[in-house]
Amino acid sequence: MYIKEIVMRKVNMRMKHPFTTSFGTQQDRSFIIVEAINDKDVSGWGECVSTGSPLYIEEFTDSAWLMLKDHLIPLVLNKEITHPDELQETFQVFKRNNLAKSAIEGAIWDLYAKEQNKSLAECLGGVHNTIEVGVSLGIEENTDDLLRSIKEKVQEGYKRIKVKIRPGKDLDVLETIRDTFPDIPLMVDANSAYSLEDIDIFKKMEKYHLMMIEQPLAAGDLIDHAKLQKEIDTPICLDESIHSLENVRQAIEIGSCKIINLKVGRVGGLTESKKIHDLCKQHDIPLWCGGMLESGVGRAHNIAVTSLANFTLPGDTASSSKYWNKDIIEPEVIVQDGKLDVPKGAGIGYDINREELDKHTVENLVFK
Ligand code: OSB
Ligand code: MG
Repeated sequence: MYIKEIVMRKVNMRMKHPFTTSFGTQQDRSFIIVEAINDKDVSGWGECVSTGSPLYIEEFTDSAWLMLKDHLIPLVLNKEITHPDELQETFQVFKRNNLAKSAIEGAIWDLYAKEQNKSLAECLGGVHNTIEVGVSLGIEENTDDLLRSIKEKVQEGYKRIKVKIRPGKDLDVLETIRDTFPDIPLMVDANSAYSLEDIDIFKKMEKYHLMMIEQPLAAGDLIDHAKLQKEIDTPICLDESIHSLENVRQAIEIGSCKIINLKVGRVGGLTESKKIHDLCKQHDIPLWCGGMLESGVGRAHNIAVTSLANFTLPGDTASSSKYWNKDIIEPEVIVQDGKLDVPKGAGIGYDINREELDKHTVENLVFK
């Protein structure tokens, strides 16, 4: 595969609804779309799932933009690449910056799959033809609004409901949800808003039979999560503490969690994702694919990775229409009865709607 040209686009898209987590509210998404073009003029697509400010993890869109422009793109432009797995070694000279690395790696994986005339899912070793999805609901000021959205999403068929919590918006909200929906598959995500001093809150949560508690403690922490997991039966699921295979190995070894939320961007790409998948499978740690309020490009990559065998729990890859008035891929992602078909077409299996992409592009850099 010869990388003849790379186009980087900074894209601003406004979501239909604001999304609130313990770290803040987002409605305007600012992210990067990377297009890698080979010598036959075939394009592969990747998304940098960063946010405008470093609120979720340390990377943000402007840092990723510089990282791609000055450091990563020069390592692959005008180079011959035999297999995308090689890129991990190419990029490892630079520390972390995983969201940026994943964006370019993802574009090259898509291109590779297209050159093989195979789906990305097949190239990754995927086995599921359909995947199950849940939905992640933000914090609402008014709990009635949250109950209304839960009802809507349950009726739409989503396989589990995730609600965001923060200190002061946790046990009471769960009590109200369970009063109305005693049996729905339910989980919470704290986005690292608590500390071990809050252990009683998590003990009190046990009675709501949650599927799991996602990232209750500090981003990057493994040790305190292991202490908390010893005190509660509800499985802990790690999100912001997992940036690599090495983090996963350590988390398993000390018992920091029983489930892992895999985000391709956060771990630096699809090659690292495959390795994490295999290690978790070996240790019977179920995986599910997290979301970053992606556009269709990132969403398509999420669907492909979720086709791997050990993705056994519903992920956060909801329908395009939950987020966007119009997505930048065709067809859009449509969840039916809580399920998605893994596309069989070459690469990510969705076409880019260039007209729609252009509408939202605020900056454009071409490297040849
Ligand atoms: O913690 O999983 C998270 C969105 C942005 C940043 C972090 C998270 C989320 C979500 C939404 O939970 C997932 C989605 O619908 O894409
Ligand atoms: Mg999370």
